[in-house]
Amino acid sequence: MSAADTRIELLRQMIRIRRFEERCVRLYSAEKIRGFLHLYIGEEAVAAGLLGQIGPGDAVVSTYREHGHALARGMPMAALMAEMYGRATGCSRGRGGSMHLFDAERRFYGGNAIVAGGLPIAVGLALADAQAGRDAVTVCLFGDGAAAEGEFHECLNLAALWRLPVLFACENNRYAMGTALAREHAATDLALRAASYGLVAWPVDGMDAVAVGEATRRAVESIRAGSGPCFLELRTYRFRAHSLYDADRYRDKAEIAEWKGRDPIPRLSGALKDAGELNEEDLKALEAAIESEIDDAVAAAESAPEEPVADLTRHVYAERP
Ligand SMILES: Cc1ncc(C[n+]2csc(CCOP(=O)(O)OP(=O)(O)O)c2C)c(N)n1
Ligand SMILES: [Mg+2]
Repeated sequence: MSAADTRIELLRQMIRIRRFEERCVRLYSAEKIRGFLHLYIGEEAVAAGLLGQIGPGDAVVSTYREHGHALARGMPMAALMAEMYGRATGCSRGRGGSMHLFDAERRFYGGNAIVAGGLPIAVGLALADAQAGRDAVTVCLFGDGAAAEGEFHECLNLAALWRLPVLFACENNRYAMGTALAREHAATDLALRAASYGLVAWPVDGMDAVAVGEATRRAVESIRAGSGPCFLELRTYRFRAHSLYDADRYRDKAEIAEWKGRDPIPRLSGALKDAGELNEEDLKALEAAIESEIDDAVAAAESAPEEPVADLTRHVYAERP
C-alpha cells in the first residue's frame, strides 16, 4: 500500500467508526439498542492508527468503549450490530451487547466492563504466546482510569520483568467517568509512570491517526525484536459523555470545544485534500459506501433471530463433547 493509500484507509476506518456510533445513538433513542452505551466519538484515531499496524496472528484486549477497536480489528459490522441488538447472530450470540464484543477468530479477546480488567488477560495471552513460541504481539487497550488500579502496576511490572510481547495502549482521554485525571492522580504523566516499571514508554498525539500509526509501528517492531513490552500514552478526548446515562456536567464547554477543534477526521481529510490525495468526490463516495455498509448491518440485525428460550442455560457451563 502506498503512503497515500494508507492514509486514506486510516480516514476510511475513522469515518466508519464514527458513523457506526452515530447510527447507534439513533437506534438507542428508538429503543432498538438497550443497556449501556459508551461512545468512542473523538478517539477514532487511536483505534485506526493502532490496529492498522498489527497482523492477524496478533491479539487485542479491549475495554467497554470498544466498538471502534472491534471494527478496526476487522470484526464484520453485521456481527457487531447484531450484538448491539441482542440477536443470536451477534458476535457474542447477543448475550453481551455493547460492552462484551468478542471474536476469537480475530483474536479479539473482549470487551471488558472491569476497569483495568483486560491487563491481566493481555499479560496471560502474551505469556502463552511466548511460551508456545508464537510470534505474536498482544495489544492491550485501556483508559487513564486503569492507571489507578492495582492490576495496572502488577501487570506492567510482570510484563517488563518477563519481557513479554505486550503493547500497552493507554487511551488517556483525561477523564475516568466524571473524574479528571488530576483529581485522581498526583502524577499525571502516565508515560513517565509506565517507564518507571522498566519498559519503553512515550506519549503520542492520539488525535492524529498517522502519528498513532507511526508510534505503533515502532513499538511493535521493538516488541517483535524481543525487547520487551512498550507503553504508548495516547492523548485523546471523548467528545461525548462517558455513557448515554451521563449528563456530562464536569467538563468545561470551552475545553470540549477546544478538543473538537482537533477532531482527527477533518484533520486527516484536510491534510489529504491539501496534498491532492483526496477530493470532495472521493470523500462522498467513501461516505456513501460506509452508509450502505451500516444500512446492511442494521437490516441484518433487524431480521436476525433472538436466541431461543430453550438455549437459556446453554453456554453457562462448558458442554460435554
Ligand atoms: C474495577 C472497576 N471500578 C469501577 C468501575 C466503574 N467505572 C466504569 S467506567 C469507569 C471509568 C474508567 O475510566 P477510564 O479508564 O479512563 O476509561 P474511559 O471511560 O475514559 O474510556 C469507572 C470508574 C468499573 N467498571 N470497574
Ligand atoms: Mg478515561
